[in-house]
Amino acid sequence: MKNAQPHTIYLKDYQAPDYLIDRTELLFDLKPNATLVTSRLLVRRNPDAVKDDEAGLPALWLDGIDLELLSIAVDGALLPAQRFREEAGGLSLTVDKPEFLLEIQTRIAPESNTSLEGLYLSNGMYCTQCEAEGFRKITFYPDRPDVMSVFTTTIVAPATYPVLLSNGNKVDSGTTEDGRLRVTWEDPFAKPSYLFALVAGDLQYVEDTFTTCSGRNVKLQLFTEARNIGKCAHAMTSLKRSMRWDEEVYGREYDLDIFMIVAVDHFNMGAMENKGLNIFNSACVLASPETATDTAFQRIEAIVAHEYFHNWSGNRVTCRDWFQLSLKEGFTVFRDAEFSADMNSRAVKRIEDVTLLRTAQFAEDAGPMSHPVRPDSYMEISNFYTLTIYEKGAEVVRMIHTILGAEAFRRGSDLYFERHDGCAVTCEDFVVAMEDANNADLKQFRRWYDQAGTPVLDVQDEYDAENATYTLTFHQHTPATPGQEEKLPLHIPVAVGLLGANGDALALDESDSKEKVFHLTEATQSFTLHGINERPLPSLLRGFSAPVKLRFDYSNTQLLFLMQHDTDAFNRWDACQRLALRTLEQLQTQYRAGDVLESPTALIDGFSAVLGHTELDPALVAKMLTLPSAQEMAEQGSEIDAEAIVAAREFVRSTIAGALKSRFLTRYHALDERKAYQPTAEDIAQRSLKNTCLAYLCNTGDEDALTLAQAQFERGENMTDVSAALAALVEYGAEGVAEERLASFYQQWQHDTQVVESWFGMQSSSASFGSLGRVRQLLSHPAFELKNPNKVRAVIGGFAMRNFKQFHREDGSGYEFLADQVIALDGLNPQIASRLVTPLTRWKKYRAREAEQIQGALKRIADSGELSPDLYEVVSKSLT
Ligand code: B3K
Ligand code: ZN
Repeated sequence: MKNAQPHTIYLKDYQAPDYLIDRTELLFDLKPNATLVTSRLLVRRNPDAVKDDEAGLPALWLDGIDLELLSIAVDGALLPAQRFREEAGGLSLTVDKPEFLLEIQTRIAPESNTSLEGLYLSNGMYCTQCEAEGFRKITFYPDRPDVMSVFTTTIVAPATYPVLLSNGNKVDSGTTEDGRLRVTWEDPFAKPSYLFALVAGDLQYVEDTFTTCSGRNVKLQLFTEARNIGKCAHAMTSLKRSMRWDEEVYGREYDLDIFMIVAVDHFNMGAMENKGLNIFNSACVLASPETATDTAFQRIEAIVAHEYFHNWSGNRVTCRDWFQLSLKEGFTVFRDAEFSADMNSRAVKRIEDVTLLRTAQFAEDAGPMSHPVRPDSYMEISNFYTLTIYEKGAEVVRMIHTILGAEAFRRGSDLYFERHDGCAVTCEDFVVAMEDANNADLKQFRRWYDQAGTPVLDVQDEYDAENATYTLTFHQHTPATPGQEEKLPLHIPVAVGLLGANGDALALDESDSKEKVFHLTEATQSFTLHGINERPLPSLLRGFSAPVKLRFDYSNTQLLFLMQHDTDAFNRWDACQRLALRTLEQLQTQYRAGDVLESPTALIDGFSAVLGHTELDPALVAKMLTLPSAQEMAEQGSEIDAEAIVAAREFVRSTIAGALKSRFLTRYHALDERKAYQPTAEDIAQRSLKNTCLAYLCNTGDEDALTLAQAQFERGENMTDVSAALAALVEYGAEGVAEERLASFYQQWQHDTQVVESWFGMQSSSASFGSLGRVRQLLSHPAFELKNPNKVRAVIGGFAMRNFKQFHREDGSGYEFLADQVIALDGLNPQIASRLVTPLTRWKKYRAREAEQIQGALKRIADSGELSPDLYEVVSKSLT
């Protein structure tokens, strides 16, 4: 396997920067193939650097990639050639002055930048993405987050780019002698280069204002291409709600006079929190009832909030180095999750987050890329924007919140923001602020930051009727992960409630509390509750109080009881999931043994009861009726048998659909109200259950059910209902019908990029429709572009990550297909290639035949030529 410079970076090697940049002035003269970037940097020796100045001042290192160096001057004089050296990845200068003005001119070619990192073009619009290390593709600079500078940016562009944006406030604008436009922006807040942004294009905007808690008026602007201007309202509402929430819940006020969001079609991830100028993937910001589903509406609300919240957790207080990434990401995900929970159904939000964690983060934790929330080494930082950093990181912050309590947590966050405002700090600083503000001890808790892997928690109980005591014994154990053989016991907060025989919550102590948090700190630990007058049924790990795999030997009857009576909505759902997973596992065993598959009677009883529960939140009911995905089933067992997973799941779904058909139909009709679309929590809940029922009904294959879907599709009331109906027709309808509906849908929506993206995804992820042949056809569809990550994620990602059945075809053709796509993409966009290879990385968990096929596909990628550092790291770690 070849790579230009496979190089591992270690946290233990961290050193403060030798030089600081007090001011950064940038001038961009924009041209697609020859953009001139002139920088003027006020450089100063860092007083806190590790000093060895006797032998003269150290060289100044500036990162730089794919830059054409035109000139360097120090204090106004050109720097002689012997004073600087261009090396792989940057530039080394010997200036021998502790303070100086450095001027550098470089040339870059945004048009040929397909990595979508640095400055690039999307649909003719210039935009940037600098996190983590994209700024070095713009100009030579100490591109590390602990170098914070005040930026002034001047943009010069032809009049065909009337909108010229950068961070901060607009301080000047005019026209150059040759008629081009010139705008200058100044950002008064010192920031690292990763938060720099520039946008230039022919854009329209919608505008609003927000009055902050101290009475300042902030201008809010959302920029997009003219055709999308009608799709901005929801993001704007979400932004204002986020701003208010952050004031109320965290006491955080916005700091600039303007906050801008720009939508771009070509973007490697969801969005980016650049100071005062957030750049968003169009799919994560643009929505209208006709074009976007409820899921998209909620995703937009969450991402707008997430990026906005970064203004404090990330921008005002930033990361010292990239090993600390979870400092801003874990905390901000926790903040946005709480915001979404406050805006919508708290239980459903938690269920969604935990599902993601169990399906994908647990898999990551058990795979070759497993790493702690604070990694100790990496080759390519882009590979570490992971579910572990984000989602497990958020769980770690949530546990601090649970351990300290809401008020104490707020005291901790206040101290953290106050103490570190304007600084680049570490995860340790965050924990220390939480401790200092509350006189708390989180010493053992810190292990969550260092230890990779998902802890397993085995629980036993014992009831002593004579003494009326109930004892829970916990045993914790974290499996070994690459490079970490030994694991120490963690501090695990376990929220527990007890149910009596009549379903009531039992009092756990004299103060009559119905829920308690046990603090596990040892490998094995028992807790005894007194005054328990009947044998209780425990409701464990309520609200998923820690990111662990909990094992307790519940009987089916006990799970059905919890589904009916638990006052913790999350655990009600979890009981249902446990029952479903257990049933599915038994069926896989029967399938492998060639036995007749047994009807899942307990699950049918449970679902039937849930369906009849009309006072339960319909969104929660919809979640309870949703079977674990094939991916989640794969994560559960010790060895993955793809065929058995698919067979068991299809059998359970169709058996339930058949057995409960009339109940699904009754609820469908009861929920199918005609009313104007609103993305409110209540209406979203109603639609989600209605469409869950519709999918089960269509799963029976009955004509009348498909007619119902057809009618819902034709009514075209909102995209949620239309796309749910279409998806059901595609999955369960006759092939001809599916093709026809897909074609008419495309006909109607071909002008709308976001709808076309979901149209692609619906096909490639369909178990019955998305065959490899069809997916190949989609790749040659005129609307497909390999250079557009959303389309790649929809078609190739939809197939490899969400179409378990077709991807794992016996002949291994799915794996070979993915390998081909990854190889092709690596030359264009390494970040996307390295993400897309994920389904191949867990090959060791599959049965021998699949394992060999997947490993073969990986080896083919490894031998395909020189890989990007991104792909090299993932492939090489997966093959060892
Ligand atoms: N901070 C960015 C992620 C940048 C990813 C760079 N490869 C978005 C976010 O988490 O808010
Ligand atoms: Zn983030």
